[in-house]
Amino acid sequence: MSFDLRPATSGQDAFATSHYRPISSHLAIAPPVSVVIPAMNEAENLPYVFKTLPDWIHEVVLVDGNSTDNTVEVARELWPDVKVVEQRGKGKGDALITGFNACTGDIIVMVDADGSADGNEIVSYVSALVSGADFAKGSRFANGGGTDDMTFIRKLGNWALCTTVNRKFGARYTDLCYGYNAFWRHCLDKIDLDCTGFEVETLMNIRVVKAGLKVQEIPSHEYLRIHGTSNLRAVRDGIRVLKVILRESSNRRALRSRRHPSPMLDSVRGEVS
Ligand SMILES: Nc1nc2c(ncn2[C@@H]2O[C@H](COP(=O)(O)OP(=O)(O)OP(=O)(O)O)[C@@H](O)[C@H]2O)c(=O)[nH]1
Ligand SMILES: [Mg+2]
Repeated sequence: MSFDLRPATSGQDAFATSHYRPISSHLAIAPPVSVVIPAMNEAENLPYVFKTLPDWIHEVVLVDGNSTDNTVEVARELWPDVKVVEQRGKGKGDALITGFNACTGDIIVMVDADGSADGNEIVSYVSALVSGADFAKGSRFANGGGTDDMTFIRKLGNWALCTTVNRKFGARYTDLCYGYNAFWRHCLDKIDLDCTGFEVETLMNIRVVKAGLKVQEIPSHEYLRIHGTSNLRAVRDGIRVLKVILRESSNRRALRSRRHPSPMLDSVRGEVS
């Protein structure tokens, strides 16, 4: 694989006419970056979400889950070029799969619309991808990450499910059910997503390991949802996550990770500002 990576510490003017775009003080990239935002009744939160998105993003794809507020109108006002996709099915997983299919970028970043994710972190995810990772997986529990949003019970559940995934699939994850991740679009062919609900992140995290892709954890801070209430139901969705783990471990697809543990790069401290 070749990488469109070029230092931008000097001679930035020389890049002005090239297809490289500076994304930080020391990095310029060529691959277009798409951001996918699943949103269901998040009109009040969108101003906070869009405010932190970097201006070098190639496109924003907002997947509207039949919102009954003015989510779509607010998105269009805030980001006139936003690509709005109406979701046909139901659930966050269905929304993300719809959004991924609508993306045209080489790199895809998934960001929640409730104001819990800081768009300034995207540069850390993209830096990891252009440096060799296939999948940049956000973690609230890697060194430098954090959460203002999880209760003790949810932390415990996430830890138990994460430990189960690590044992069953030979991964070394510090977080499992987190919605802030980024990846090269070629990963989609290898993970072949087929789920509808909040188990989607778990399924992605398992399938990237099974596919032998290079995963790098990115420390990330999850803020409190700003307005509205969570769509997640801890017990119902925890059971869905557990079912996915059991289904994935029992199906006979090539479990390459068991024989050859997937290469996982060490966690890096992100350039979170
Ligand atoms: N399009 C669409 N978006 C959804 C659906 N369900 C959830 N979302 C979005 O997915 C994101 C995450 O959902 P949340 O309800 O915040 O769930 P969560 O972040 O796992 O849980 P909390 O930590 O409690 O906020 C938000 O941007 C939601 O608007 C859905 O069925 N369709
Ligand atoms: Mg949330």
